[in-house]
Amino acid sequence: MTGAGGGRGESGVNVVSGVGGVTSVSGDSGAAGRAGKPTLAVVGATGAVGTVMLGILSERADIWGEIRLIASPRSAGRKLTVRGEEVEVVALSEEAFEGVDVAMFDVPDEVSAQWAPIAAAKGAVAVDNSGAFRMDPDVPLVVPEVNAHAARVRPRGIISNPNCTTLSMIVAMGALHAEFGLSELIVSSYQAVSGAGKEGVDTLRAQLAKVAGTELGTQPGDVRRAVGDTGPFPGPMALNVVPFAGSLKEDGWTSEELKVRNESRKILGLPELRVTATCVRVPVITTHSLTVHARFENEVTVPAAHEILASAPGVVLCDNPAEGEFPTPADVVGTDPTWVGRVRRSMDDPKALELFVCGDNLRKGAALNTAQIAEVVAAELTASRN
Ligand code: 2RA
Repeated sequence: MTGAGGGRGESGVNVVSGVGGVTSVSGDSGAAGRAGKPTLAVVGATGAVGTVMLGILSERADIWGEIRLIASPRSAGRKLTVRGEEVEVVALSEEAFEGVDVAMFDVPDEVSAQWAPIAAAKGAVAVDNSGAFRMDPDVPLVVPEVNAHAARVRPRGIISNPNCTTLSMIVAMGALHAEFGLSELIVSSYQAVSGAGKEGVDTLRAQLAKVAGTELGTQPGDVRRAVGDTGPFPGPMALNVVPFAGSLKEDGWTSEELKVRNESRKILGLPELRVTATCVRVPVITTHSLTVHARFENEVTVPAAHEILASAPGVVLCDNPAEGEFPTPADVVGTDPTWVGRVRRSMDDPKALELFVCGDNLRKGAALNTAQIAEVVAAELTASRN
């Protein structure tokens, strides 16, 4: 891949298309043009994902009336910029949801668990980026390119956003499933340290500073001794990979691996889908990658898969290995789509494909998908009012 910024014009690379036609800055609004448009609340506006969210809201079509920024009481009064305007942060409280149509939550699970139902009770549709409600049967788990229809059925007034590991591959998988019928996924993730928050990023950067310019990495344990603090990770991240992400669950599986399995099944509407994941942390700041072995009901070919991926909304096909073109996290970071390369038909199974997928875990993996869900809801609310 020769730079993801443009993301087009190279062999095997298509143009990114969006969902619901809401993909670009309209620049037509300003305060005067916002009357009658839905009110959006961003809960957790000062956090890592909240910060990315404000950037995304400033880039996308300006469909919102007021954008209210909500955070913990200690952040109240801070001024943040969204859509080029300074907005004062208000403290999280019941009153803060007064008049809100859609409330996005970019906060820890326990905060969402408490406050998303309160926002819903106040009449807002809560779009939650935490893990608090993802597997609740009365809460849809939505990826607009794959199952936007599910957002309409929300008995609790809450819609969940999937985990970033699932999100980094599911748009491409959804497109292939629609054509070939998915029967099994075997994936390995290569997860960036920002998935573990600011502490994860700070830990890797500190460790890199300690190993830079040394000859470390040649003796057992030399890197571990040199870096000392492993922060939120169970091993050194510099000059290393760690085959463990999330927390330990039953039978040796991790929470991340179970999320890939359970969330993929729910989003694709395939409760019996065979899914196996091994989640690995790698020394990348931002952008998760996955290798995927995808088995289908029907025989597949690489040209047919290329055609589907090249035209799938939210996917960029970047697959010309002879020219060194394939996605890597270093090129994909900061971009919106799911990037797919290294598409091959399995040598021993004509019904299976092997792929390499990359997605920015803070954008499509978190803030962008939440913003897209909110846009789907806003379109529905706007249509029902007209
Ligand atoms: C991680 N997927 O990468 C998680 C963050 N939600 O650690």
